[in-house]
Amino acid sequence: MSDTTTQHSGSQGVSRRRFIAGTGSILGAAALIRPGASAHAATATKPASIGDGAHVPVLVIGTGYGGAVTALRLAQAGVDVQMVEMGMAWDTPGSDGKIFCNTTSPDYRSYWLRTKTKQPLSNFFGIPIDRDIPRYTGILDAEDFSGITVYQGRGVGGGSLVNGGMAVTPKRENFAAILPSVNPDEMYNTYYPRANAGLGSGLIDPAWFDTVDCYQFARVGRKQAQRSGFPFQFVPDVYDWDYMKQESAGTVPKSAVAGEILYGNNYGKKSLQKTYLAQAKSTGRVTISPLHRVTSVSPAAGGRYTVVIEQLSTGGDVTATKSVTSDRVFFAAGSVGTSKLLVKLKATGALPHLNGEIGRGWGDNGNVMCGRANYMWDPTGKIQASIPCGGIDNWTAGGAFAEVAPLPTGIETYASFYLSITKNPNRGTFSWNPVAGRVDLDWQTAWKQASIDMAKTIFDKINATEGTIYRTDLFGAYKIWNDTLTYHPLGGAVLNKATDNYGRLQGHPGLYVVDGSLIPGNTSVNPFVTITALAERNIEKIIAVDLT
Ligand code: FAE
Repeated sequence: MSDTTTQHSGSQGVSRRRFIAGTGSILGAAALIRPGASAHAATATKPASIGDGAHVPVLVIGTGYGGAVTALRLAQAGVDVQMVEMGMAWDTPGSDGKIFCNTTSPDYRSYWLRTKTKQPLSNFFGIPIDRDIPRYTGILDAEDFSGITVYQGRGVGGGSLVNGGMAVTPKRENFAAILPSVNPDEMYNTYYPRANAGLGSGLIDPAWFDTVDCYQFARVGRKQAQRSGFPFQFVPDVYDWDYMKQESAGTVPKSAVAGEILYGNNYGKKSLQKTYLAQAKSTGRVTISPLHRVTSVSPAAGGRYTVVIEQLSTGGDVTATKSVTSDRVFFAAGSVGTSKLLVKLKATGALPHLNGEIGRGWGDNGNVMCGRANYMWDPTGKIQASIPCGGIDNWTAGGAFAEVAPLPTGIETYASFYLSITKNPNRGTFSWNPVAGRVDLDWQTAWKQASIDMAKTIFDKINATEGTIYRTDLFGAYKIWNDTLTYHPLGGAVLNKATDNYGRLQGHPGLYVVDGSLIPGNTSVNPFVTITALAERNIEKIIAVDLT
């Protein structure tokens, strides 16, 4: 379905008047007609977590990019928002005084309900480096499907807690392939700039880059790319670059230059906790319930929805099951989380009117990893900042954009390491497995061959120019490519297919998708800026049309 502005206003099960009343104040109603209206403080103290039997006007499932944008803009429009997050709050230090653990010594905080780490870089000199850990609701989920492991952030802030912070806006010439039903003018003139401002994206100071030890690995990456005729481009990041300069000078506690990244950054990274979610909370209208996992959404009387939520212990046990109602529900559980919920709810009859596009169009953003072995005269540096700042662009000619990634091991490895984003055409489908009682994904590892071929358009050439070879020891014994993972799950509830052109789920008025599952499998660069910008675009329309 194409862009419609009136589709829901007439057919909503929840009337506008009732919805506004649900926000709890006439002041709220007034603010609804002014989406940009400034927030007003809450008058009552919010409960720590949502109570069994509660009724809320808006419930947002998940606290990543899509959820954070949605909560902030609704709150600014005068709507009370309840966010439900299966992961932890990540606001309390452990016994070492730090909230997050380091990549070099993953502990109980590192992985979501695993008893052994599953590190993306699993071997060193061919020797496995994964280690036993206590089962805990840790920050990084390595979720296994057949043929692929999907890495995702768990906790208040979603993927922003664990990611590299690379805030990349796709080239405009590639946009039509990314979101074909969206007007590029509005994205590039309004929503990408709004998203980048909200996220706090910024470029590294090139003069500092040229001299500082911790980016020697990236300078080697740039030099070798350029010697093979590939453009190296700096890309923005949400890391606080001034803080990194101070870390590097030794005047503040170290975070990026101490290798913090995959299991959280204790200081310099501007995760959503410091940007969109902080702003959302400051409105007084947003409440977050961490360690709460949504398991069901189904229609209730009066056009509302019943939402079933399991409260979890840090060991992953269900300690309570709550049933609440909401006038509207926004699915922001990430591409995998939202797809799994919707596929299950459609198949089990809880949301029978969802259409046949649910679960389809899932892609891995063409992620594939590799390392190259440099000569002794090209060291990449003992100390490497964990935050990437540049990439090699061969998208047009070879279908690959390679992020020059750090390998922050604390020792000189002479390795160059890359995460490539490629134009992989394969798409998977999620389906309900009634026997196992779970949602499966039909991805095949062999589908990554297309990504490997595209990444090779860059690295075969660099190896030929430099007289170097691929590393074969980082992902197993004699394995060049990590072709069994993605950091960038996208799709499963694709915009203008499973939803209308603004994320309204077909068949169930009052339900919306606002996260990476709207994007059909590939963004040509790292995805969170596009997820954020699309959420900004959609929520503006939804507030203007459905809530006023
Ligand atoms: P996401 O951020 O995943 O948030 C979903 C939230 O929903 C999570 O907090 C879940 O715990 C929660 N949730 C899921 N199911 C439920 C449920 N049933 N009930 C309650 N809560 C639930 O979604 N992207 C970039 O652009 N640049 C990078 O440098 C970059 N680096 C990355 C590095 C790593 C290691 C990883 C894992 C990802 C990276 N990404 C990067 C990808 C980026 O983080 C990801 O695309 C976004 O986080 C997706 O945003 P969503 O809002 O879709």
